[in-house]
Amino acid sequence: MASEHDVGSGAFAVGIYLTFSEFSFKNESISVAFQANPTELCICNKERIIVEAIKEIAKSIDFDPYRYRKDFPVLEQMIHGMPLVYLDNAATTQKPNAVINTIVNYYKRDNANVHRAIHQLGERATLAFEEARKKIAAFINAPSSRQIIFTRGTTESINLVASAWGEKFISEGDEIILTEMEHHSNLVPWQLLAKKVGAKLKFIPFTESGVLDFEVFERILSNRTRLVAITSMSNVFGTINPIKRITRMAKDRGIPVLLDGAQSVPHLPTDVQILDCDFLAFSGHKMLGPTGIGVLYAKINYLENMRPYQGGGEMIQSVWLERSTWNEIPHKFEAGTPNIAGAIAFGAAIDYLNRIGMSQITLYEQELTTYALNRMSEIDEIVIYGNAPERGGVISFNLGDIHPHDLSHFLDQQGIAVRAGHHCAQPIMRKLDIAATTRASFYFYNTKEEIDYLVDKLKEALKFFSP
Ligand code: C6P
Repeated sequence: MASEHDVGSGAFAVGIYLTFSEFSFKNESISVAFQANPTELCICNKERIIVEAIKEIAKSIDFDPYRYRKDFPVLEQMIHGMPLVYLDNAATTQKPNAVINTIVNYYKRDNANVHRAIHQLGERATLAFEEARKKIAAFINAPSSRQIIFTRGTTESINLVASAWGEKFISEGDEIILTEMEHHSNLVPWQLLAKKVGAKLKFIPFTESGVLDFEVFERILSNRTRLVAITSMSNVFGTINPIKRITRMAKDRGIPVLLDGAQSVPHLPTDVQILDCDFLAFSGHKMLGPTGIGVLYAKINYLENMRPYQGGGEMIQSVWLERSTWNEIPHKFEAGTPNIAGAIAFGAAIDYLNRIGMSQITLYEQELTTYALNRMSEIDEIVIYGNAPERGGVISFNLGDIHPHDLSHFLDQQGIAVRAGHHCAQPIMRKLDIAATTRASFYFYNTKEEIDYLVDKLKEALKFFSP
């Protein structure tokens, strides 16, 4: 098996006429050389991306989930006498020792409030907290860590935008474009805002395959559209939406775009500058971090013009009895004592993901998902919802007439954790005319063996529930 140092360690040099890359794979040296157009270095950049992709693919061939599983103590347990098969990662992921130990060590050694104390512990806590902010900024390629606001999670990040930006810049008769495949977190805050200011919500529908209908999107964009708020990956269908296409269409008309990245950021390399989104919301707990910590990324000009979200300590510069002035960003949006241990442990989660490499994670999960879809489709009685060409490791399905809650209970008896219900996306269920689905969702520590086990147990469930 190739070690991390075997692959991708070669030099990359951009000459004027010849671009050249060399790396090693399984101890073999591989060279890639190509002609670069001297007048258009951007073409050269494209080729550079291809070379990087080849390197990543070479690495992913040897992706070994078992190597990582041992870092996750929770995965070692038995449930009802069976080894735990955890397939509920879209709800929340498990935590590696590196994250758990970061929390323990923070409370054992460094615990203090941030940005307030001069003492040693206060300085250590503040430094670690701000380091975590920098790691998260680098992870999504934000131009500055000032653009990373710590929140409780995706839900709070979206509410923050709806309140601090929406209430100031959206008014009566304005329109907000959402999609029919949104999680309640990217729906209800806009419903509340629309009601408050008299704005209208418009929706991009999804097709039978669970992909967005761009003809309708094109049609509903108008000179009253003030925001497009959209999930980058559906937590029901697994569809990865073509974000670049969406931001381009919105930007052509000067409309800002908010991305709900709760399901995409944990699984796909994310570059906010390439995506050109104005806001991005995501949660730490869906990417190895603790619960109760998340992020809102926003472009600087939006943050500077937004109202504060909540009032209290830390978000102010000066306070008089009748009025106050606001702290600099990001602190202007972080009222009160934040989730310090959570933020620092989120930073440890980012370190862990970076050590594996996000491209490897994506490639492995895609392989796993294709494998799962193929194996599951052996079962005639299964209906899988969503069939997008670009999809992540989320599979929603129904099995014959078995109610998802019954199926989920049956699977739990076999040690398998899946989610059953409407997945906080009731409008999707309504449109599909179903009450609920069962959902299996993967992360890089899941294995083909676990999928085989799931498929065996689904087949057993059919026999068990047959009249
Ligand atoms: N979806 C699921 O099982 P929070 O709860 O704030 O961390 O994330 C909310 C959220 C927002 N958008 C999408 C697309 C999501 O999937 C989620 C969380 C979990 O599908 C819990 S409901």
